[in-house]
Amino acid sequence: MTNHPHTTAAQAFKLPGGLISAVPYGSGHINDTYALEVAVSGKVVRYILQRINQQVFKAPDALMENVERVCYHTQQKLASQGVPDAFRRALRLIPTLQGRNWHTDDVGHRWRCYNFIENATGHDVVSSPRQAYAAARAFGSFQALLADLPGKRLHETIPYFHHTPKRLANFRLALNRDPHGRAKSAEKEIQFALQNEHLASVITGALARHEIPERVTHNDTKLNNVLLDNASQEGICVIDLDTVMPGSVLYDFGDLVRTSTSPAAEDEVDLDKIVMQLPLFTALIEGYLSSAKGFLTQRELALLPEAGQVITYEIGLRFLTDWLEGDVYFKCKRPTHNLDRARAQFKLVESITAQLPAMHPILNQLS
Ligand code: ADP
Ligand code: GN1
Ligand code: MG
Repeated sequence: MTNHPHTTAAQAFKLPGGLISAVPYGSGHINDTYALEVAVSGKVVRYILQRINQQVFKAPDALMENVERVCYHTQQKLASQGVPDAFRRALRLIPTLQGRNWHTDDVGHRWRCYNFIENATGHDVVSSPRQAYAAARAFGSFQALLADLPGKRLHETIPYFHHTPKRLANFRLALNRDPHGRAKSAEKEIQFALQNEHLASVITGALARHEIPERVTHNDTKLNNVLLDNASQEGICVIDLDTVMPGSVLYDFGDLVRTSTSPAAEDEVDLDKIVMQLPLFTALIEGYLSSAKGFLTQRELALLPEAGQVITYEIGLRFLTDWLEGDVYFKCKRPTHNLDRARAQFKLVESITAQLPAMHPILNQLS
């Protein structure tokens, strides 16, 4: 096998057999992910190898401290609850030959290796209420598992990650600088961002006024960050633990609404396809309440519909900012990818806003 950085990094981990292959895998926007195939007693066993994006995560060792605590706690708790297939319901870090939980290569990149969750899929687009239910139930269970995480407060791996007013301020800075002269290509989106600035403080304001509590949350709950079992469609394992840190459940539920209520892709260019569908929202509420109802406060519950509106707006702002800044953050596959993504998010915000009056009665009825 050629000596790519990822094949070299793979050799640093205590794998139970010889490496057969290491190929790029998945559709995440941030890290470099590889599927490893390892020969173990005549069988092929897969692992996930990841290089952490250190442009995005400035303190990778602190991030990995969080990840190791989260993996350890979730596995221990599931095992102590006697869950029979606990091994595929929480990620496990594969140690390095030196017995560490991550590897630093000779140019300073951090790598980690996880067990591969087989017979499960991370979907980029929702295709049924059943999937929406399963995803929301899994993220609610994940929050419940972490409610008693022992030890100090988790590190904030990206400070102000869901601080929507700061995201808005960053957008304004990018707009004022317009370093690539791209603002003229996004006039409608820029107007939308500015006209909806009142959305920015809905969640952060409630947190600041202590109307809702800080909790350990996932913070990146898009649909493809939970693997659904191929046979049962159950949400079997929450992945992408880089942003598990102090947050609000509204960030998590909001990103579920963003990614699991419209049957169109995040970067859909046919805006007519982007619509928040009430049956999918209903399934999200049902799934989320099935695992989270026991710990949610009345105020958290009441804000669930707005959470989708705010987080979709926030991520639209982030895509638009990245467009203006010249595509420096999110991985892009085409020249206008970030602009397309921003447009699609704002279309979805419009759809959610129009349907808020119908979302609240659904919530009230189900809670
Ligand atoms: P990113 O931060 O770049 O989104 P993720 O941790 O979400 O990285 O991983 C990217 C993709 O790799 C996921 O969407 C999923 O398809 C796949 N993946 C990640 N971890 C595992 C795992 N342990 N088992 C199976 N697939 C995985
Ligand atoms: C990124 O890592 P990934 O692809 O699961 C991003 C999220 C965005 C999402 C939009 C660390 O998620 O915040 O909501 O893209 N993750 C980070 O698809 O910025
Ligand atoms: Mg991901």
